[in-house]
Amino acid sequence: HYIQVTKPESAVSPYACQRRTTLDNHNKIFTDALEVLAENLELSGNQGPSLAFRKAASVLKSLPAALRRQEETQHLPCLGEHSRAIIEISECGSSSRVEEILNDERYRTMKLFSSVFGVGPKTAENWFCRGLRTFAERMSEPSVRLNRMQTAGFLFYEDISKPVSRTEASALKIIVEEAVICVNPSATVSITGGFRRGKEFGHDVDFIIKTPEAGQEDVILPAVIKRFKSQNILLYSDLQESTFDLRKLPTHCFDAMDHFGKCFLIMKLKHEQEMDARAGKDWKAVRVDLVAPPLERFTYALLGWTGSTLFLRDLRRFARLERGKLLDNHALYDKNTFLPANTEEDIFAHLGLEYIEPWQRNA
Ligand code: TTP
Ligand code: MN
Ligand code: MN
Ligand code: MN
Repeated sequence: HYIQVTKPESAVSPYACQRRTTLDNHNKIFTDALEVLAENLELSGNQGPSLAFRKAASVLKSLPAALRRQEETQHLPCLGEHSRAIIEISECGSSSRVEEILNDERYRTMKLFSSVFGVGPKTAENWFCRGLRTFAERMSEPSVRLNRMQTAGFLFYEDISKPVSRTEASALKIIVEEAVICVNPSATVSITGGFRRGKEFGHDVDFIIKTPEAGQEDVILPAVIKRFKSQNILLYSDLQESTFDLRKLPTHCFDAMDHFGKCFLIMKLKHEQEMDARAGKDWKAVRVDLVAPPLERFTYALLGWTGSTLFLRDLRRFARLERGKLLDNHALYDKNTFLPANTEEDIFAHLGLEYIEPWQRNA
């Protein structure tokens, strides 16, 4: 299936959903550089231009080997002149543009502030413009008000800024599963997001809940949250009730959040043995996301929540531009006909695409 990069006739698809992108990235030097440029643009509100760099990085991640010569990029899609220039420079050490960004005070501060749960680029920029540069400075500025999410973000910053391991994700799955089954014995829990794509570490753990009876998806999350509270393992919760309407057609918007019931949590995960000696604390705070779609839309929600963001963006774009169909986290529509799907294979088949496994969706 993989074709040599050097052969010009072996076209790499411009759509991430037609590429197999594993975590085995042979072009990390280049993709790291491109992602710094993308991140810098995103932190200054330029989502559009940043996408070009994200796409270029994604194409390189799908290659079966490291690029050797600059001309090898000639036959690759999504690589504009700016991306090509960065690749060329990164080849002989590091790019001065990347170095400049990494040393830039604005970039560094914005990255620091937006690493806090609940702080987006707008808030980060607001604090930067007030002259704030560190958490300590932010803390001693009484006029800076924090919302509930940001307060939790600072309170548990040390823990939730650390990566979550696969072992921790598995331990959380047991806890979530226990609560879900206690509330509804016929419901099931699956891990989704980055861990489903095979990542060893994540910034959170994403779970999707499947309920076989209609309507149960709306009552399960509040009940699970209530149980976590009674177990004293919930540090923060933001429950977003479903606003999903079965009759609504998919949206044309790529990055819109879906309308399923979901919750963004910070949970206490007990350590196996060792205690945090200083604080006498025997747990780690971990970010957890739960989503509970209705059964007939489960497969679309699973696909959407598995990501990656770029893979899903291109899958939706491919559906619309190449097949004239509308795809989002809720459904796939051909004209006004909903196309049911029991498995993810069904969705790829509806779109006339070769099936791409979750661990090949790291675009
Ligand atoms: P994330 O948890 O943000 O990302 P990730 O799991 O891929 O990476 P990480 O290891 O850093 O956690 O999101 C998981 C997927 O869920 C992502 O593809 C976007 C998707 N998603 C939705 O589709 N709708 C939503 O409302 C939210 C919050 C996420
Ligand atoms: Mn390989
Ligand atoms: Mn995740
Ligand atoms: Mn998540």
